[in-house]
Amino acid sequence: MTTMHQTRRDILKGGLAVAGLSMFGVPDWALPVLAQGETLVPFTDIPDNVRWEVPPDRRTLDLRTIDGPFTPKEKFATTQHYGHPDVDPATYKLKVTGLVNQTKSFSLDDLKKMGGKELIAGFECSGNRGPLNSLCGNGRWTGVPLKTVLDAAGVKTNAKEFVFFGADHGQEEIEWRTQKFTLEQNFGRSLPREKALSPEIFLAYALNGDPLTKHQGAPLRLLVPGYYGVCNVKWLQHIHLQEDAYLGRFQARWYRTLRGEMIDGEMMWKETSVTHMNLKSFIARVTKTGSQYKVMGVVLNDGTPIKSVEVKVDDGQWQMATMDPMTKEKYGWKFFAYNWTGATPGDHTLISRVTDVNGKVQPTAQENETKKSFLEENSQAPRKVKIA
Ligand SMILES: Nc1nc2c(c(=O)[nH]1)N[C@H]1C(S)=C(S)[C@@H](COP(=O)(O)O)O[C@H]1N2
Ligand SMILES: [Mo]
Repeated sequence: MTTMHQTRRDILKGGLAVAGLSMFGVPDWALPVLAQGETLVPFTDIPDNVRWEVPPDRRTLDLRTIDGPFTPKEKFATTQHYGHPDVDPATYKLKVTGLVNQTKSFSLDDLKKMGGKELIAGFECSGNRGPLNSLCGNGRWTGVPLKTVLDAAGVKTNAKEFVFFGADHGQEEIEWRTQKFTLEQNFGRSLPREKALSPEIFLAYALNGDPLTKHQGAPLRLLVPGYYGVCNVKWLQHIHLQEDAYLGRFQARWYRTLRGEMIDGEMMWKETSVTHMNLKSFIARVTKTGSQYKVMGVVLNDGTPIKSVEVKVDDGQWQMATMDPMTKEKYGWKFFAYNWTGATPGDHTLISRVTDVNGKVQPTAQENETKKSFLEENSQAPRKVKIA
C-alpha cells in the first residue's frame, strides 16, 4: 500500500502530470494508482502458493500494482528458456549473415548511431493466462528499426526467411524418425521476409529510457510489436537470412497452438506457430473509495483499434467500461475502467470482454474449447472478489 502511494507521488513529481485530467471531465482512474482513501478489494482467486519472483531470472507482474502506462524495468515480467547469458556490451557485436550483399557486424555504438527511435509496445508471453495474467507489461523502447540495419547489409532478393538468434543456448534433443540427436542450439525465432522488412520491427537497446537490463535482453533485443513475447528475441547477437523455413524448437515445436476449427462443416485440426497477439482483456484490480467500487483492467492485442470493453458482474448484464485516454498507442496496452455501482457484501465474479473495430469479440472459454494447448489463451477470464 505504502509503495503505491510512493509511486503516485513519484509520478506526480516526475512530471507525468495527469492528475489535472479530472478538470476535463475524465474520471480520476486515468492515473491508475491508488488515490487517497482508495483501497484494494481482495481477490479470492489468487493461489496461496503464488510466487511473483523466482530468483534469479523469473518474475511476473502482480496486476494489482500497475501504477502507470509503462511497466518499470524492475517490475517487468521476465522469462526465458536457457537462463540469462553473459553478454559484455563493450565487446558486443550483432552479426548479419546469409543472403545479404555484405556480411556485417555492428557494435552497440554503431547501432545507437543508427537509432534513437522510440516504440511503445505492449508485451505478453503466449503463456499468459487467467486468473493472474501476470506475464505481461508495456514498455517505451528505444532503438533502431530492423530495416535500417538490414538495409546496411543489403538484403538479397532470395532471402525469404530471417532468423534471429540470442546469445543463450542449450543442448537440444532433436528427433527424426527413429533417431535422436543432441545438439547445441542457440535460442532462435524467425520472421518471413515481408514481416521482417516492415518498418515497425525494432531492435531495442533501452526500456523506459534506461539501457536494457539483463532480464530484458541486454544489450539488444528484437521487438515485433503486436506479436507474442516469444517473438522478441533477447540478447540478440545474430541475424541470418536464408531461403528455407526455419524449424527450430522455439519456432516450430514448443510455441505451437493446436486448435480445432469447423471448416465447411468439418472439424479441421490446425497447428500454428505462435505469432500475433489475440484480442484480449482482463481485470487487473478492484478498488474501493468510500462506497464507490471501481474495476480496472487491461487490453492487449495485435494493434487493431479497439471499439469497446464491457464488464459483467455475476449474472448481470454486460456494462460498458471507459477506455483510458492515456493509453492510446497503437501497439501499447490499453486500460479500461468500470464504476461498479450497487456492489453488495459477499463473493462476486467479475468478467470483461473486448471488441475490436472489425467486430471481433474476445472469445468465451467455451468458444476457445477447441484450442488444445494453453498458449494464446485469450478467453474472457473471470475474477473473484470478496466485499467485506
Ligand atoms: N534469447 C531469448 N529470447 C527470448 C526468450 C528466450 O528464452 N531466449 N524467451 C522468449 C519468451 S517465451 C518471452 S515471453 C519473452 C520474455 O521477455 P521478457 O523477459 O522481457 O518479459 O522473451 C522471449 N525472448
Ligand atoms: Mo513466452
